[in-house]
Amino acid sequence: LVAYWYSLDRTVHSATVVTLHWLEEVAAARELLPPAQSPYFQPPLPCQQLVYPVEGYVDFWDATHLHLPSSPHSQLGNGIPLWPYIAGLLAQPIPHITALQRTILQIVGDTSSPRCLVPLYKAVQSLPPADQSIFFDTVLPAMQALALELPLLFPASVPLLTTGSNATVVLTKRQAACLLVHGFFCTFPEDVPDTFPHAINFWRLHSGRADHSKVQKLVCLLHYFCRVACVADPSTLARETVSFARVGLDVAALVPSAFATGAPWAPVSVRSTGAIETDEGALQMDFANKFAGGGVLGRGCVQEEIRFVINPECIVSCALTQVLENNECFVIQGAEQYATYCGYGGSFAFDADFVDTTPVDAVTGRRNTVIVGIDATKYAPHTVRHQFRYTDVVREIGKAFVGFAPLPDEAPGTLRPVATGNWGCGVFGGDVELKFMLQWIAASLHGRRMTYYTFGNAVLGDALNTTVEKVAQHLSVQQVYQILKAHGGPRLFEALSQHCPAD
Ligand code: AR6
Repeated sequence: LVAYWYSLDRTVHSATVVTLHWLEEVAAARELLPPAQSPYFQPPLPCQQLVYPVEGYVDFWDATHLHLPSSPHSQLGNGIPLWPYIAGLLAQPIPHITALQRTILQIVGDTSSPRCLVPLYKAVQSLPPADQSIFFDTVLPAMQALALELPLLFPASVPLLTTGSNATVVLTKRQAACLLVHGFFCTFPEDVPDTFPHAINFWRLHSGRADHSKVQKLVCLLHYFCRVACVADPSTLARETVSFARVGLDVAALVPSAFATGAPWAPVSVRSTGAIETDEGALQMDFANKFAGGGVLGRGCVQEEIRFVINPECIVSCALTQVLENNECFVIQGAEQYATYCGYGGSFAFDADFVDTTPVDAVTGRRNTVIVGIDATKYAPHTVRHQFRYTDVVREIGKAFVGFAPLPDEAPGTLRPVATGNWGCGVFGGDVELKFMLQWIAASLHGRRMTYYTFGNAVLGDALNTTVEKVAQHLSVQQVYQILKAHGGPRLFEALSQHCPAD
């Protein structure tokens, strides 16, 4: 059963499973056998034989490696590997939306009507008619072909970024796209431990309520697939890379010693226009969830989720990154932006195609885009005062400290500025004045310039500028930290100005 026929046309990378008898048995076992006339059971294409799994494949089916659908351990049950079944489905033409919905349902083993995948339906229908034709005629077949390349693109299991690992995984953009296409078709095994985000299957996006923002997130992702499928020079996808790292520091020791150096205030530039993602060359903060990506593949649609759908390669980090500890962050380098957006939250929408001109490093193949995920503490209305407690302040400074720490490619004196903003102050209910000061302290401890985006709030911009000017003139980093410890409540800027001489 583990051997199957596989046609491999090296120019178009198309593959077809021909073990139809086997496939019928498997489908019957799942009670999903389509009617005899179904387009899913077409005559096989001419093919060459290939043994599954591919020769030399190194499979680690354990808690420290990503479980790929192409692994022989990914099974239907009773020792029957799942991959030939998935490959069989993906090798068949998917000429229209109903066929696409049905294919996904068959892959996940769901016997619901195709109509249950309403958000997916709406996302596809929202494309202009000409683009719908291009999607089914060109893009989807290219996605299927890329999906079928999985065993070839991943000759070994991908290691996970587990707690405390301080590790980096580098993938080509083609590998990243392959994983995302599998997410789209929902082929990943769902046996993900609780300490990881869900498998990167798009199931929760495709199904359930068709919220406007959910549909628009899918539109962004369809746009990404169109771009990848129609890329002028496909070799760029094999050449360019994206890296996914997990960074942990001993903040309990490092933060006090950084304070002891008497570091001066880092320069701050406050911007009431623009957004973090527009700050090319900066260390761009992702206001993250402790599970990388937060609700990107569900209903979330704020800063992190939006960043992940306009730079979809970030979504791979959801599959790789174990839940963050207080002293850890994740760093994604090289993710490309493919789309612009308008609106935010419930009004979020795909806006237009975006051509990312950020330079690509000739040696690493990585675009100079650095996205750093730091998760703030979440406060509910009844716990919001807790953020002013000393322990909470220490936790948040430690988190910003690890997020703003020098990266391996940054020599002393060449630190990128950090582009940040109202971290932890939206969904997570934090206090803007407090979070601003904590981030400014962390940036200063590293000697990193800070650009602060107020997200269009000019009043906040004025307040920040006034405070920055006063504090930088009259108080040291160490003094502000002491004031913070004693303060313990809101209206921090007012308290700080009381420590500064009147103008
Ligand atoms: N550039 C600059 N500022 C921004 C941008 C942007 N592109 N987008 C939003 N803001 P939020 P949190 C501002 O709520 O509170 C996600 O689900 C804007 O003022 O995303 O740390 C994660 O997965 C906004 O109110 O961050 C977590 O689960 C503020 O930044 C959770 O949200 C905070 O954005 C994190 O919540």
